[in-house]
Amino acid sequence: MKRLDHYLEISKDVQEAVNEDLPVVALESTIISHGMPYPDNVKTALAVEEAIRQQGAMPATIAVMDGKIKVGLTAEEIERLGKEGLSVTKVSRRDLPLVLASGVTGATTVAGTMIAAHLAGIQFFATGGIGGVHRAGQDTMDVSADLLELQKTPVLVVCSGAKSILDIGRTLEYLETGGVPVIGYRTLEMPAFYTRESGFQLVSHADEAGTIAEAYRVSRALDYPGGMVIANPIPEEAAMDAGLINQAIEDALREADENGITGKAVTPFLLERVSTATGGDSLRANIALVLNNARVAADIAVAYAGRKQKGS
Ligand code: PSU
Ligand code: MN
Repeated sequence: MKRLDHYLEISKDVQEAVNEDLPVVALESTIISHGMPYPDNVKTALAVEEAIRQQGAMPATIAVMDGKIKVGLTAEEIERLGKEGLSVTKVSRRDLPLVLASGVTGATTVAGTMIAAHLAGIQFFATGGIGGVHRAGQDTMDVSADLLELQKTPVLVVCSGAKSILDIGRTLEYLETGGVPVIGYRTLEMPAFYTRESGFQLVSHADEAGTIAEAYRVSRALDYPGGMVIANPIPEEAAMDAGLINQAIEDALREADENGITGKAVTPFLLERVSTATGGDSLRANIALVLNNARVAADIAVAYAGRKQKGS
């Protein structure tokens, strides 16, 4: 039997921070390979790491390389992943075993990153948007494994909601059924990634990172198996016009349908079409919201570590 550490490689900085209960924030890599074009993807990934350091936490970008889950990529590894882009395998829970066994390069989704973060002892994770129930998902059963991972792996995920390429209402229903807390950060409404509003109200919200850190501590104390979603809207000044973005999304959905796009290719296809249709605007919005989520996740991680050090 091969031991876990044969497949898990944690950088020295990240390992030290975890050992000392210092704040650490995990970052996914599908957003690098499949979510943005090169070189903006690499620039953004490095800026996100810097934003986390600025808030006093340690970033840990995660991917699969050389037959190992690497937690805490180097700048060179991030560059390699960003350059290879769409040719890198997108790795969710079901993909991990064979990708590790065969040694191909893999970019982890929210689900894949949660698994890795948990194995490495990291509790907080920042991303752009989570996967969800796709439109007509009640017929196709295209429901992201992210929603199931949130039910079984205790990692807190800060995101800007879910894109309206998805069915946001059904995504929230699915999370509710799975018992996953969805907490609006300074908002009463589920954000829709590019816009601050979706039309779907949330039942939980919090205004302070410390309150969220406490809620997470309680969920651990109650032995909840799963994680949490912190829904942090895109900053006002970066938000897009709802009419414009929704038109681009409708067009992308029609195109996906006409081209018979299915399975794990659906999300990257829609992301690429929407991004092309809106020119640079959606990319700028995407970068702004990811940076903002990174800061909030770091604040939560710092608040969590601070309380622990006081011994309470
Ligand atoms: N949504 C985005 N940007 C992304 C993704 C989703 O706005 O980059 C990526 C994330 O990695 C997410 C994954 O975990 O897509 C979900 O893919 P799927 O729907 O195939 O589970
Ligand atoms: Mn899917």
